[in-house]
Amino acid sequence: MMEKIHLLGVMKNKLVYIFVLFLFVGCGNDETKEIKPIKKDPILTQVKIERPDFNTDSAYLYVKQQVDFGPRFPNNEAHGKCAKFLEKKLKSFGFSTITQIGKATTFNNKKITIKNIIGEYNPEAKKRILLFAHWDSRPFADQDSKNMTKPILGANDGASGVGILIEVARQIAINKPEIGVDIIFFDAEDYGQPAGMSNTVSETYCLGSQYWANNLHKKDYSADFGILLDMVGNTNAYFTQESISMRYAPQIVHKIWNYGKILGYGKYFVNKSTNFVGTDDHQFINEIAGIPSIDIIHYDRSSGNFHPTWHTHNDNMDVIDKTTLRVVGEVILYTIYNEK
Ligand code: AHN
Ligand code: ZN
Repeated sequence: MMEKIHLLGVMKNKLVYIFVLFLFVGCGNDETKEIKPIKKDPILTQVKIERPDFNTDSAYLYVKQQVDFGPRFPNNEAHGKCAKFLEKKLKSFGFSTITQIGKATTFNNKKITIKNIIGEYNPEAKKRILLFAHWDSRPFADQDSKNMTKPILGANDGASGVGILIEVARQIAINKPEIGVDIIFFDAEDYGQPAGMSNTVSETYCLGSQYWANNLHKKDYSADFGILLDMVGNTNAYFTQESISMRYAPQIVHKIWNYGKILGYGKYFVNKSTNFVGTDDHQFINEIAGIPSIDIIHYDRSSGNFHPTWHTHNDNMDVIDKTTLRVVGEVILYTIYNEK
């Protein structure tokens, strides 16, 4: 179905080219020579990329399986169980896995044990992509109006990106790409200081990615580029070109947003610059690990902020939309199978 739609789009383009060609020929204008042959249209070559289908039902199940553990934050029981579940999943898809253990202190002086779940596919390959998402959920609901001290489920904020990446790992296992792919589920992204408490909030977030960037699981580890998925599961998702990504890796933003358009998802991947993400894991992967990395994250147009369920008890499975999971999953698979 989708392929048909692309072809139609491509044919339309072709017709436009032919029409323009006639126009120029008709005018006897010398500029005719400058019209590029249709063969060189990048869209024509790129839609043909062979890639596996993303199974949205599996991705949805992987989101739900995490949420079913309950709130998953450092030191709680569900957190320990979910860490084992995630490592087992990546291992079952043939990834070499490590759970990196680290110690950190939170803004409210809690000593926590961080578990970063790392999986490598094709570890020998030189050309590599790093895909990441945070797997912990926020230990409080500071944006809610009730039960603000109780932990949240984090279906969108946490589980959505991880669920998509587990399905990506499953597809990689079935349909082995040439390049190397590393998947990291970072811990303790969301143990940060609630907004408004002080002006030095940002480093209190992303404790797992900061730990990893300062203690790479492999000496001299690097990747060509990185993609973070954060809050990628809600209905009517709207992914803008956010400022940290644009500062450090504009070329990657353009590439991925272009893929979104090629696949027919221009409604989701919009060419609009925004500056609303105070910090996120990709900041530290850029600044400390030096890997050019971007964030695919929903922007809420009515508030100019994150999704309305952000850091509230409404961030549960009701927010998760299979279409959005599919759109993001397909763009990620398209990216992987397009790299040589
Ligand atoms: C801050 O609120 C400073 N950063 C938001 C990053 C985030 C939180 N992503 C998910 N949860
Ligand atoms: Zn959060």
